[in-house]
Amino acid sequence: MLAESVWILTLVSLVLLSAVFLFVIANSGDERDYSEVQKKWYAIRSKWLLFLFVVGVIVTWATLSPYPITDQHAAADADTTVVKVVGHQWYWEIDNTEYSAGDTVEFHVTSGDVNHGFAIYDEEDRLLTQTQAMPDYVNKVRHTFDRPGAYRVLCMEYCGLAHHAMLAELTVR
Ligand SMILES: [Cu+2]
Repeated sequence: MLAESVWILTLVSLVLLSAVFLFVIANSGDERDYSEVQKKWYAIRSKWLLFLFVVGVIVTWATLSPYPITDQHAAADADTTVVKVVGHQWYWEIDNTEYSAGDTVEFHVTSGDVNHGFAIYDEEDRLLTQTQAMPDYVNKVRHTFDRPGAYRVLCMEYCGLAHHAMLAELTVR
């Protein structure tokens, strides 16, 4: 649906833009004094710029608040469960894998060897959240488990022969 709308919008824009080009080409031989027209459109252009600026600020604010990436420097709230995660070739070492529905868990993710990708999937294999597991760094990623179920942790960064076997299960009761 979205792809179809974008496709139609692209075609319509293409036709409109072509019409403008054809109009300009058709009238290019015509010598007229355009200074008045120029003045008028320069005024419209500055208003248009202001309009785009305001729209840009509103769209940025609306889509980035709340900011989707976990604050890496803030301490976890008192009601947040902190869980340490270490990626290894080729398994996950996870401090605690059982939570209750409604729990907000902040995973502190690192690696014991090479880079891995820590990713949590729900029962329908939808990606819920992910971060990199990097040696000597701790990346924090916070997730609230709304529903009980069996969640899966998979590695998202190719890390060697048994990369595909890097599975772990999180249970939410
Ligand atoms: Cu891996």
